[in-house]
Amino acid sequence: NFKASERGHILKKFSPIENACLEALMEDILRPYVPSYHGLVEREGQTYIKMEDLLMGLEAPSIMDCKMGFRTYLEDELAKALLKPTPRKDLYNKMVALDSQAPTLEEHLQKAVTKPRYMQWRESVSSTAMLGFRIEGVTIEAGSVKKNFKKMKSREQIMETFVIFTKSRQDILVAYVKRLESMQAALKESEFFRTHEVIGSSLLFVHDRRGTANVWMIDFGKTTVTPAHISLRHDVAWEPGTHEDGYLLGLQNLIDTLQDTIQM
Ligand code: 4IP
Ligand code: MN
Repeated sequence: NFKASERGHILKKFSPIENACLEALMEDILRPYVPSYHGLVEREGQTYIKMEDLLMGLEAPSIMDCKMGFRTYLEDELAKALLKPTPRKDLYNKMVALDSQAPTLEEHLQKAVTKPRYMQWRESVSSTAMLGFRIEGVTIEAGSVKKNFKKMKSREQIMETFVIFTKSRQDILVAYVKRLESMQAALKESEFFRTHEVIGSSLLFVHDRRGTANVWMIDFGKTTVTPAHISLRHDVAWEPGTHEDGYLLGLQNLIDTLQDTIQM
């Protein structure tokens, strides 16, 4: 999905939804919390979004991707699955690979599951369903990306992962909490946030040995404008039709978990 670009920028495969979000975010109070957007470029007949390289200037960066929110799929995807279910073998295979007992008898017979079924199951076996966020991937000091967090549910396991990720550096943990708190304040004022459901988006934590530490909002491929009459709160549980994502609940839980890690 990415292509090399000149120093300081990255190219990401074009998505009209993500592109519209980044354009709108450049005019929003959230601008300091997202990679800066530099328009579209063409390479070998493909369109890419050009944006700031968040790792620029870091020395052997450590990186963590946390997927935010209690809901990780669109209401549209749910409506489609109810109206005209399209069972998917690839998602069944991913499910069985993690837990051979997870599919129902019928799903085992079909060797297929629908997307919302898979996504809800992923939510329930990870911390998403309880805490409204989950760790998706971690890289320590420019090493390989670890992605074995799919069954990580408890706050204790998450705290342990933050300890390993930061090598217990208090200065970095404190910088992360401060950044998340200022982001939280901006989210509560943001026009963009009030009018968009933020689904499948991540917070990217990046730091290096010198102690530079930052958190960014990334991945807006499923962040969509809600119907005009809905003003989102982001701090209430989702009910079908409300478009709520629980983003602020997840963010508060993430801040609390980091604060507990500092107190450890
Ligand atoms: C993936 O499941 C991720 O949830 C993807 O989200 C999602 O893509 C995939 O849906 C789904 O199969 P695993 O993480 O368990 O592999 P992300 O892109 O944020 O990683 P969407 O399109 O929902 O973002 P499909 O439909 O692409 O398979
Ligand atoms: Mn992602």
